[in-house]
Amino acid sequence: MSSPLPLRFLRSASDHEQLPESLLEVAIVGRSNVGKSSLINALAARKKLARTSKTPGATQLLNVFEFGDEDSGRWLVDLPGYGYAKLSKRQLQDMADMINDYMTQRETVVQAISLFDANVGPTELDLQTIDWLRHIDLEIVLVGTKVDKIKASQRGKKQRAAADKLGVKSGEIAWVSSDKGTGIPELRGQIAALLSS
Ligand SMILES: Nc1nc2c(ncn2[C@@H]2O[C@H](COP(=O)(O)OP(=O)(O)O)[C@@H](O)[C@H]2O)c(=O)[nH]1
Ligand SMILES: [Mg+2]
Repeated sequence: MSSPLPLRFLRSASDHEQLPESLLEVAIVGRSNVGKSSLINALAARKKLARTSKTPGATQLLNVFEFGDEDSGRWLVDLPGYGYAKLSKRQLQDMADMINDYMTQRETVVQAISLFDANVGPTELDLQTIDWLRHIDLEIVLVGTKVDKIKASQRGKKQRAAADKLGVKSGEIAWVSSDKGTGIPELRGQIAALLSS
């Protein structure tokens, strides 16, 4: 399936305990500014469904988008970005705690979509986060964002290097550009299948 995902903004929360029960949740994880909100907009083919920002660290809330019918209980959840350098230690720790609590305490979270910047490659913090997700036995879809920023001549090399770091084959990573639409139809299909399961 390559048609836009039927997503509606449901609500935001500063703590997962504020959220009602769901049937299943797919969480979007990645550092601040990696392109999480832009990806949600591209998946839904909507310009302003999720708020994007040139200022990193703006999203400090869990933003819930419901998939399909009203009250389907099938959610795509935009998590706050981790590791924004300009936050205080205290704020960074609060954010990490919030993400950890959300991932480990909500039983209906079945899958993580883990984003890294394809042009920059997975950072130390990305690798730590992905290791942690693997450790808590969460299924992970790996996504390399902003591929439009890589020169065509560098693309294969950069993708192989990133895949090596992550310990997977390049073909196991979804390489996308939310700006150009690259890889978006395939990822829509994959996420629609997860949310429909
Ligand atoms: N070139 C390019 N820029 C992107 C892409 N996706 C997001 N961005 C930019 O990266 C910045 C952060 O995006 P945003 O979606 O708000 O990231 P978030 O903090 O992870 O939600 C914004 O300035 C976006 O315009 C992409 O596919 N290509
Ligand atoms: Mg965002």
